[in-house]
Amino acid sequence: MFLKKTRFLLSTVIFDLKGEPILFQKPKYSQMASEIFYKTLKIEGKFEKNNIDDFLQQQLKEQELSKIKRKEFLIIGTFLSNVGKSSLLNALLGRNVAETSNYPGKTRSLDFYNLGQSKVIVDSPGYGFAKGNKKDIQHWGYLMQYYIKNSPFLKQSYVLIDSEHGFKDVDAMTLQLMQSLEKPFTIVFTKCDKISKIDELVQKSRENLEKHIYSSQVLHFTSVRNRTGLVELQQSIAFYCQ
Ligand SMILES: Nc1nc2c(ncn2[C@@H]2O[C@H](COP(=O)(O)OP(=O)(O)OP(=O)(O)O)[C@@H](O)[C@H]2O)c(=O)[nH]1
Ligand SMILES: [Mg+2]
Repeated sequence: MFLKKTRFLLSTVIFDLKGEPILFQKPKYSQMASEIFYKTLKIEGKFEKNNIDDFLQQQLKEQELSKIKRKEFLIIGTFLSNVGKSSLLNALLGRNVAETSNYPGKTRSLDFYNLGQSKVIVDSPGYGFAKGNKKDIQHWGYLMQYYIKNSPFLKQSYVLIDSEHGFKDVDAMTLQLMQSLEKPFTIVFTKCDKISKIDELVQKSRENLEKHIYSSQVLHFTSVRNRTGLVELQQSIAFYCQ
């Protein structure tokens, strides 16, 4: 009942939940995307709970001096399935800057990649619970919550869901946390090359969105293997960079 209409735009589905959907797939945003991506890149560093605050404070000072508004885009997703955060970041940036692995737990800090003009993509460790080193995972959970709550620059979070595994309770919890903090997010399905039934995935996602009344209007379907949905994701970031 909340989903008034669904529009298929190549690899992006727009659910019109409330009001008008965001239309960022315009030539203007693809032009902006080509100006933002594949150009300059500065790795600002890897940060953890003990130094993230100092780093954000320093960025506030730099913003005051430069007068350029800093905008951060967080790539976030569960630990459970090794969802492909760093792989997606590499594919978006067009270079292998973040280390990837077949095993979960590779990215262990918040890693900041500045694309120039204070537009920053942030890679993150996986959230959720798993066998293995629970202390690490709990620590990453706190780090992420702290960052999401406290970064004055966080413009949009891209919440990655493995399309083979679908929505998990831990994802629903993260989305609810973001909703309660009024932090905007976009849902991105990864590894779409592994599934044949996109329609089923769309239907299940609709049901989940209806159940939880998430305010997100856009679902992205991506694969770094066959490059599905990467351009659309770049356009989305360009849209929020305005
Ligand atoms: N088939 C397929 N495999 C993918 C895709 N994206 C990532 N992978 C694989 O998924 C595995 C995990 O990728 P990562 O990018 O390291 O995942 P991550 O979410 O950053 O994992 P952590 O840093 O450990 O939390 C790697 O073996 C990738 O090759 C995709 O689009 N399709
Ligand atoms: Mg990673």
